[in-house]
Amino acid sequence: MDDSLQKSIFEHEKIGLDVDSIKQSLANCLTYSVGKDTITATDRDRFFAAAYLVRNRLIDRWMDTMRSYYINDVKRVYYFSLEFLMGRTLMNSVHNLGFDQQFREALNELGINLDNVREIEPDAALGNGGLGRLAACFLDSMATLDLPGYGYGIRYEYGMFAQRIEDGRQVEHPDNWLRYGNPWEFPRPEVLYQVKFHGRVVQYPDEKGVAHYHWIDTDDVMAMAFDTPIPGYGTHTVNNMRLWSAKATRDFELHYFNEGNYVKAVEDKNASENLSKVLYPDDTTTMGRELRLKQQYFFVCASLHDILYRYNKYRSNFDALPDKVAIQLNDTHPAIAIAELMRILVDLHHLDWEKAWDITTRTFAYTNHTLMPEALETWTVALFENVLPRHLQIIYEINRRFLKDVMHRYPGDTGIVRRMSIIDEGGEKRIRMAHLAIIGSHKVNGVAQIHTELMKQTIFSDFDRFFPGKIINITNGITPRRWLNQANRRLADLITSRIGSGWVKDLSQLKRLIPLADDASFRREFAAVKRGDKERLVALLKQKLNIDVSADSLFDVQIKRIHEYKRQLLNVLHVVTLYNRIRNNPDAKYVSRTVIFGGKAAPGYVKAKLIIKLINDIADIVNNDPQASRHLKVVFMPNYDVSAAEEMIPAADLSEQISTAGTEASGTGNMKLALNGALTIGTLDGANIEIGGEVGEDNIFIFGLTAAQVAETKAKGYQPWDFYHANPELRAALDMIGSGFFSPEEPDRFKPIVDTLLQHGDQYLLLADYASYMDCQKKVEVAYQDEEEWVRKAILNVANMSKFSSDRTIMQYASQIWDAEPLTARSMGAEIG
Ligand code: 26V
Repeated sequence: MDDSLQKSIFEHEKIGLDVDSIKQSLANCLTYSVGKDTITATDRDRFFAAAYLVRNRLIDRWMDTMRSYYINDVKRVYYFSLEFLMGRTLMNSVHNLGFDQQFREALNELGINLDNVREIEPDAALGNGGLGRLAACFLDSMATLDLPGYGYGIRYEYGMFAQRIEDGRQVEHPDNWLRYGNPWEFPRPEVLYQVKFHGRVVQYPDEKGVAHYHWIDTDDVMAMAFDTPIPGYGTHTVNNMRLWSAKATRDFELHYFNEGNYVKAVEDKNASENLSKVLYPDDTTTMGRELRLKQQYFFVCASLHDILYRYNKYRSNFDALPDKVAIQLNDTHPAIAIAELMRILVDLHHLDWEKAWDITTRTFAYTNHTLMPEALETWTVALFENVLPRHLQIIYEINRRFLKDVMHRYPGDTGIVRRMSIIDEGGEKRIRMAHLAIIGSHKVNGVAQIHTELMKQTIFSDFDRFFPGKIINITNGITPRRWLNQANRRLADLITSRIGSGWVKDLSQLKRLIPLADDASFRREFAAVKRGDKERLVALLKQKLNIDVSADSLFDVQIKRIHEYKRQLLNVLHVVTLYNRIRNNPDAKYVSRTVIFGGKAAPGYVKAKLIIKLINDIADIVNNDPQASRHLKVVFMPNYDVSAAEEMIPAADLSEQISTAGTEASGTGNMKLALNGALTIGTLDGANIEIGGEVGEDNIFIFGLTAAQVAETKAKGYQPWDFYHANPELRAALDMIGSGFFSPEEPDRFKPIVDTLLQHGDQYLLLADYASYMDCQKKVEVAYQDEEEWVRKAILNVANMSKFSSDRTIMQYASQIWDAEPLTARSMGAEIG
């Protein structure tokens, strides 16, 4: 074949975004990448062919981007996270490349059902919940804003477990998401780093008498890179997410092979490759598991060496590291990176401590995502000493120097030294990772205003005084690409028909919808979109759960991890109260509701799992009660994940954001639901407060105690019984649950739940907020009956959500923490577009 012809076919294959090119390309990919013909191809084959065709259109942009970062020697931002909750990639890439319509048309013309193909793709569920999804939204925003942002994490072989409901209870199933292969990742077998564990530290002086440290006799594991392209929306930029997979070292194998112990060699190989096997599914308790600590160090060590390798291509010393590298620690999970960078600089490159420490603290920044004491990470000193002996020494040295400064500032104050120390000495000695992260970073941020204020006033108040200005707020956001443009095409199209498509990249343009709230024809169209979305969910519920619900009813949605502090139980108490009202007065008029729950419980969190069972048992009784079920339905949607969220959020009328004030750091589901036209019923907690500030108090339903009142109530000695005795409806609901009304075959089944509230102090103040919640739900019903007015409020919610774009969040990180600037990647090859 003549060269130019071959080139043009090749170019066409890479860039053609028109219908004919896509059709041709799909056929090519099916044949040459999947190895199937159209007769034998399955939906999965067609999915892989489609993924390859999309991927081909990312690769040049990706290489251009990496090349231009290199040529321009830009400052890079590295987002270190144990979790990236990406969801599906196919349609996200199609949207971000901007050929949605052509893609649909091409598949249509080939007689391929896009929905069937799209749904073959498993979610990449490498995260638990909000923290992991935030990381995914941030990657989308960094690419869209042309920021040189890299994700670094672990390529878990098993992501978040799949939840099935059997007999009303959660059963966990392994998420073998890589079973059929992952078309989005590129294995890099040559990008391999050695990671050490265990062993011991020897110290010896050099000729000048300066001590040097060697970490020897270690057990080693190799980290192998897998790269995934991250396309920005409507830009040439395609960034990179690099995830590490554990591989046995060859040494390891050889050692045993030489002794002729073949089986032992393979067994050990297995053990070290277990490191990246599974995501820890518990985001409540730290548990102090050795494997989890090893996962943390494994990925941190490989990532830092990789970053320094890139940095050193240009430079021979580390002076400019903070000018060229910013590392964001997503919670304390990767905070061991602070000690590891010190080890690299001091032990391996012989920088003096002060210099190394200056470089380190100017490189790192830390985001805190929770105030819940049980989720703040600590590790026993004993475990650290065994797994990372040299890092323990380094942490002690960091602490010694830090506490010297503290004592200097507060002479004689032993209390403050004890409180601020990295080592918690009350009981078995433990390392407080949050303290290490704060001391080793130049900025620490909270994720919503109230969260940051509470951080400063409570758990980190000593640090806020010691390091004024270090703790800042950057309120979370969500990417409007996935959460509106993709998840809700109908609404996205309606919005675009009125204000153009600029909002996808610049969410502030949604403000132009404000006047349309008063436009009756826009309201009609908006309501029709919501109706369509509800009908689609009705069909899904019928198909998946064989439940009949009416799209006329108010869709009342609470979707999030099951946690006591998130108070799914308060919602349950409302459901039981409604049920009782209907039973007591069957002929009255009711606003009919469908109360929908979704969420996973940590496998070891017994109470959260019991709450799931309670919801399902109540659903059984209510939905099968001929009288009640005309007005009230209860649904538990199994296996809530990113893809389920994309289906459920567009259909919601009411968004339940009812955590005890002061407990939910931010929440991001609250933003997704409001952006899709659901009204929020919520407490003054997390980002709800700021959502209220944007949409206005007439367009949100706020109830309950404030964070200050919660603290005050607890300080005065909270008495849940008082509320129980004072409120007959509350008492009835609790008595029914506790006495087995919903579990006649096992009357005591839910007694532990009622006991938590009445006997064990109701830590999250459900009873204190119950009456206020009931009143507020009443207001919701009144508002819902005025359809025009409800739609108006819904439109105003959408129109006023611009603050909650993760683009805004990322711009704040870039200017207030990273000092990073965008670089628009240019086409370097023959590529255009
Ligand atoms: C903690 C642990 C403990 C050890 C085992 C694994 C594990 C995994 C995750 C966590 C951290 C949980 C903190 C968290 O997810 N916070 C959520 O962060 C969201 C994003 O900032 C925020 O919107 C939610 O309010 C907050 O709960």
